[in-house]
This record gives sequence, C-alpha cells and structure tokens, in this order.
Amino acid sequence: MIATNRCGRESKSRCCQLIGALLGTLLWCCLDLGQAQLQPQLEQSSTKIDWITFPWSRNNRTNKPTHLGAGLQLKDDYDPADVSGFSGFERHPCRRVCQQGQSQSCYYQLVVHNYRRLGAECQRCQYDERACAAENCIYGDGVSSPVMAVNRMVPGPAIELCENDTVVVDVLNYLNEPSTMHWHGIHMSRSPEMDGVAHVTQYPVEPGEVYRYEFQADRSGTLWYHSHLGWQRGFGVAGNLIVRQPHQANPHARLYDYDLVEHAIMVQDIFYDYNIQQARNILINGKGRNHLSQLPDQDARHRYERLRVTPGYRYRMRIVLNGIFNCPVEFSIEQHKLLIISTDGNDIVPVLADGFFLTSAERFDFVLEANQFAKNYWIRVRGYEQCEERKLYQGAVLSYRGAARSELPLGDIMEDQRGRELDEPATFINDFRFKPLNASISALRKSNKDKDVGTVSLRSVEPVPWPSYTKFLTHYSSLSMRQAQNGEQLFQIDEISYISPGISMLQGRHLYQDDGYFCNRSSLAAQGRNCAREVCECVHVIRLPAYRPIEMVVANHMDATHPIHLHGFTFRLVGQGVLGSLSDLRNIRELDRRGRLSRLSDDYAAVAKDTVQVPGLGYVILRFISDNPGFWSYHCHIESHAVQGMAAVLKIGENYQIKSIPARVRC
Ligand SMILES: [Cu+2]
Repeated sequence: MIATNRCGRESKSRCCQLIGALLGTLLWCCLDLGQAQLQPQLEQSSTKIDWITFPWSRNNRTNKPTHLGAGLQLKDDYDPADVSGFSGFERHPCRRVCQQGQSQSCYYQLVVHNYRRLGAECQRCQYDERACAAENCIYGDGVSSPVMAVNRMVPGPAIELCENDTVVVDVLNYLNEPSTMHWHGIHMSRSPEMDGVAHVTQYPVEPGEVYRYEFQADRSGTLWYHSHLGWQRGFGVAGNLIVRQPHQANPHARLYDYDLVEHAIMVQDIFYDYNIQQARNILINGKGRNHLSQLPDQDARHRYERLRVTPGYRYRMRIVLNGIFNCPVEFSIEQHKLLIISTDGNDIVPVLADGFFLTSAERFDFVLEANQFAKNYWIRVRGYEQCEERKLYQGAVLSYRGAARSELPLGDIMEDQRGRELDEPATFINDFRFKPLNASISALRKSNKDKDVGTVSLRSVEPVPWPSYTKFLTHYSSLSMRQAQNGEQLFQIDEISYISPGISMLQGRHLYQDDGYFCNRSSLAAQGRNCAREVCECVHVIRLPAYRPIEMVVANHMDATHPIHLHGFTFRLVGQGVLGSLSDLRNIRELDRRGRLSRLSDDYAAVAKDTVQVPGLGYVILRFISDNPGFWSYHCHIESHAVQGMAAVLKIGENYQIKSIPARVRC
C-alpha cells in the first residue's frame, strides 16, 4: 500500500545523484526553481485531467520553511516507520483557547494514502459498535469500497487553530497518482504558491513525495482542506480546518457556550468502487446507514455519527458539504431550531431557522440550544437532484446526556422531517430551488416558501468595505454545457472548456507571452473563433486588474444549480436571481444595461462567501476588491463539471505585481 519514497531518508543523496544522472544534470536535482522550463521534455501537451493516471511526471520538491517559530518540531525526511503513528490532532498544542496577540506556529503531517472502507480492521465493528472506535477502522456505511484516506481517516483529521497562526503542513503523497492540497477559504494573500491548485499555483506532488505547505491563517471561520486533483476529494481526501478567534474579536461569542471539534460535521456524497457516475450514499462524518440494506433506520446494525450535548447548554456546530455530485443537501435536526450565525466562515446577522441547504463546498455554522427533553434525536440530511433520484438521505444522532448512549432515536430519519407540526410554517435558508419559475418545482415547497430565506437576503455582520460611490469593473461570465464531436459532455465557463497547462502559471509566468499561452473570450474572438458555434478548449485565463473594485455577473445557461467557488478572495453576494430564459441569459450584459438585474443597495451588508450557488437559468452578482494579485482558480465545485472543463483562472494583476516565487536550493 505504501509507495516507495523516492527521495527517502537514507537514500536522499543517492537518489539525487541517480535522478541527476538520469537527467544528465545534478543541477536539476539540487535546484528547485519551481518552474518547468528546465524540463521541457517532461512537459506534456495539455490534456484534460484524468482521475486514474496522470501524464505528468515532473518531480516536485519539499519547500524549506522560511519563517518558522521557535521550538517548532519539523520533519525533514520520512520513512514508513515515521508515518506509522497516524493520528488525529486532538492533543495538538495549537488546539487552544485563542488569545489576542498570541499566535503560534503549528505543524501537521497529513499522509494521503489508498485505503479501504470496511477493510480488515473493521471486522469486529460490524457486530459491536463499541469496537468501531478501534484505530483505523473506516466503517463508512458498511459497504466495502476503496477510499483515499488522510492519516487513515475519512474524512481526514480536523485541524484546529487560531487566526494569524502560521501553519506548516507536510503533505505526504502515498497515493499512486499525483496530488495537491487546497486550503479552502484561506486567502493566501502572502503565499499564493500555497493555494494547492495543480499547474496554477504549484506542480502536482508526485507519488512518494512530500510537499510542505506553509501559510498564515489569514482569517477565521469554518474552512476545510481538500485535494484539488481529479476525484481524490470524492475518495475521501478532505477534512475540517477550524480557525477560531479570541473571544473579544468574535461577534457571536455570547451566543454559545461550547465550540467543540466533535460538533464539526463533514457531509459527503460517495460512490462505490470506481463508479464515479453514480452517487450511492451521503455520509455524515464518514458514517451512516447504507441504502442497499432493507433494515429500518433504527436498526442497531447501522453505524451513525453521535453528537453529544448536555441539557441547558448552547453549542456551536459547523457543517461542511464535501460534495462531488450535483447533490445539494437539506440539513435539519428533529425538534430543534438552528440559529444560523455564519456561512463559508463569514459571520452573519443570526437567523433562527428550521434548517438550511448546502451545495458543494458551502458551509453553515449554527448554534443549537439543548433545550428539549433529554433523549436521542435524528440529525437529518436529505439529498436532492442526483441524490434525490436515488432517494438518498442520511442521519446522525443528537444524543442528550441522560439518554441511553447506545440507543437510536425512535422512528425513521426523515419522518416528520420539518421537526414541527405540519401546519406550522418553517424557515429554511439557502434553498437551491431559488425563486423557481418552473411550476413543477415550485409545487415542491408551496406551503412555506414565503418563509424561506435566500442566500442573497442574509446579512453580514460587517458593512461592505467600499463607499457607495464606488465604480465597479464588471466582468460578465457564463456557465454552460456542450457536446464535443466525440459525444463527450463538456462543461464551460464563458463557452470555453478549461484545459490544464503544462507549465504551472504562477511559477512559469515569465516564460511566455500571456496572449500566446492563455485563451479567453476576447483572445479567441480576436482570432476569429466563435465559441458559440465551435468547441473551444484551452488554458482559460480571465485577466483582471489588481487593486480595483471588481464585479462578476455569472449567468447560468443550464437548468441545474452550479456552486461556483472563487479562490483567493471572499466576495460579497449583491445579486442572485432567476431569469428563466436562455436567450435573456445569453444577452445578460444588455439586460443589465437596461436595469433588469437587481443589486442590493450599498447600505445593505451583503453576505460574504467564497462559494455560491448560481441558480438554474439564473445569475449571481459578486463583488470584491482585487487586492490579492495572483492566479486564482474559479470553478464549479461539482467534480464532474470541473473536471470536464467548468473551470477558469483569474489572473489578477500584472506579472510584476504578483509575488515572485524564489528558487529554492535543495540537497
Ligand atoms: Cu457545475
């Protein structure tokens, strides 16, 4: 299972010589310029990301840390014995009460490796729930299937630290394919090379190699880490990244008594074996019933995640959807209201709700008051779209102190799913069926749709950071799909399917003329290409100036919702709506000129997010200040869409404004 470490401990210099000899130069081994120009023969022509094997064979090297805190213990070489002590970070020194002015350096090792759900370690867990906690058993839903684990866990271990801490993470790639790690929500304003996007901000980490990520936790909130290559995130390479603030800085500190890592929930849709075409289940912190079984939900043979609470206390809970499919989920807790306080790590004016929806990569934090009779209650997750076709749902248990610890709630998970009397109106946040025009859809939520709170209606606790007279530079963007000549379905941004380049953009930017290397809507038009008629596939880079107020209007030409994620920035959502007509969406610039797209007024504290659902046949309007020059990925967070081209890169600023990535001396 464990791959050979090519430049392992005892053989490092020998390995260097070997590679040097192979490449005809020792210099290549010892100097990592972070650029591909030294190895033109290794560059592959641009091909679409393939999830099983990759054409890239370039070696990437571990970066040496440049500004580490005193006393930080770092590994600089590894052998299999080093990584045998896989563990979570429950006793990590950075897991602490955050204090103003007391930031730390925090070191972690994440070993990414092939593993198995319901593997040999889980045999006893099948019969005795108490045995499931035994180290290294990934029970999942009790269906054996290959996974990619982090430190033998799926999801990977949660990282907890404080705002402004320096984070150093060695990611050991023991998969048999390249990998990278993205730190979703961190702006990377001083370290754009740590964003973890292959061939955009770094070269992929080859099997058997270590990559040292080093960055500052430049903001607080419910963030997460995940692989940014192929389908690895769907196989399990993801975990929570919780960045807390000192009490004085936290506007919601008085709303809850506890903020515990065991109340951080990662929801994930999964597939079985390598069949990435079909969502087969939704898991809550890697556990849940399977839908192949006819056993009722409350059968003791299922394994559910349990969240324990004590009556009378208020708990902050953090929910992340690591979604792969077009499978938005609805989250609620039986007989409990949720006080929603944050989304994508950004604090909002609290909203008391019965539940909320998440599309892939979105997060919501809420406060749960343990104010009900002390027993066990179902935590409910219901899947829609592709998950609805298979009637996928999942449960976890909210277990009050005093209730039977091993028992399950009575009744089915989805019974009485509003957690209320049926005639009482319910409030749901962030419904992906946003202002539906389609009658068959609106019928789904007739009784209470007036109570639903759309994403754009949420309010940030912070006013927008620009004055009302600000003039924004507007970029119009579109999401669409088309058939390639070979019948392949391509997904597109601005009618272009993204192809990964051979040179990593950030490192290699001085090597080429942008216009010859990148493409975008205007460069293709200048060449006389009409992407509305022909298939355009290329290295799609949208150029925007640095340090300017930027507005993006994203029009969705498809029926389905797309969760769009922007790296490097937190944006304000100032508009979101459904036009319902493809021809309107194709002419969105003209429609906007005629005032048909509504924007929030500047005195409305528009909600801050990093991922937002673009409604089917609808649009969103995002605003941000482009004060983070670099190459920032902009893509749909549904894996099949992103892999099939619904991705682009925003090049913010000119080369001279972007941080230079120094050569690193190795050996
Ligand atoms: Cu999509």
